Amino acid sequence: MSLSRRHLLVSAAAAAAASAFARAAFAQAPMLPKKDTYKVGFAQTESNNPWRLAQTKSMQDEAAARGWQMVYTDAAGSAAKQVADVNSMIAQGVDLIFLAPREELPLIPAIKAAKGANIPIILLDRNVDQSLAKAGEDYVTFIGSDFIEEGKRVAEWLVANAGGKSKILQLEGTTGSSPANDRKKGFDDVIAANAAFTMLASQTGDFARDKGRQVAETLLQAHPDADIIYAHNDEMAIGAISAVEAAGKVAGKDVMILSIDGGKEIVQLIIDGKVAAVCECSPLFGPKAFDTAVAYANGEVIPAKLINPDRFYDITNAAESLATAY
Ligand code: GZL
Repeated sequence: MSLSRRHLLVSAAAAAAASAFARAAFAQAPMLPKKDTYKVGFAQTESNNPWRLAQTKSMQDEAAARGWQMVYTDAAGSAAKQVADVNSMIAQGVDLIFLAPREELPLIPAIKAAKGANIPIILLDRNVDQSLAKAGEDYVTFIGSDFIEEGKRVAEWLVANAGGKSKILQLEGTTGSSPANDRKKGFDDVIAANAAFTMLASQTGDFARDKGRQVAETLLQAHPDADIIYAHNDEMAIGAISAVEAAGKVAGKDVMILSIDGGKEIVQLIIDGKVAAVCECSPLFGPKAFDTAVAYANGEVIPAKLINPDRFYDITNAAESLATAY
């Protein structure tokens, strides 16, 4: 075989190997080098309720405790702005980005941009469409609750404790967000399998108290026979209580209120008899988020999902739980 032909074959093999290596390297999420401190970004979705404020404080307190620099942005409820916020963090050369993607689809470009800039992303609280981005490849991991399980647990509690009530109004979270999608799926799947219940209506209140109140008022007028309200978060549940009372009814007696999040205000409302049950969804991400970043930098294998344990509150344990609710 002539030298030139052998040379060509060796060059082709080397190019193929290099290409395979490059593909394998790009298939991995960007690495985080070991450093004493980091400059991290935290791209928040909005600050329109106590849960989000508690999440932000938890992240900022953890950064301060570790002496890390944090670039904080608030997308004010706009997925498009949240994408721009991530791009600005990339331009500022952060080492890693913590992202709570407001909705499952629009934040994909932000994840791809960070990967293209070789900056690792850790998803907090909300997830992205798994057919378009994968843990370990496009982002490091997802840290948060199992929202399907949260909806399922609320529905299972209802099935066991309905006391004859059966007609449900559902207040959904932010349209397109993973908690709204999955809290609906988890709850609806259990209810659909139980002929004793009827889902009268299901509509978004955008995780907001006043929107939740407005939607609950409208739905209660359209469905005066409703005797159960399932809200995807405390803010909408508390808004719904105002709507029930505006309709001349008694929350906790005429209409059973169910929620998810578990802040102090809603746990007190369980004690007061106005709310029946709440599945916790803790916003206190700081310690676990930063520990995960350090573990990743140390070369530890990080699972695709790090699921937070959620407590469950009803009249049997609300009083003893109030002190430790967020
Ligand atoms: C859940 C989080 C939700 C809370 C709401 O992890 O994304 O967003 O349940 C908040 O209170 O608005």
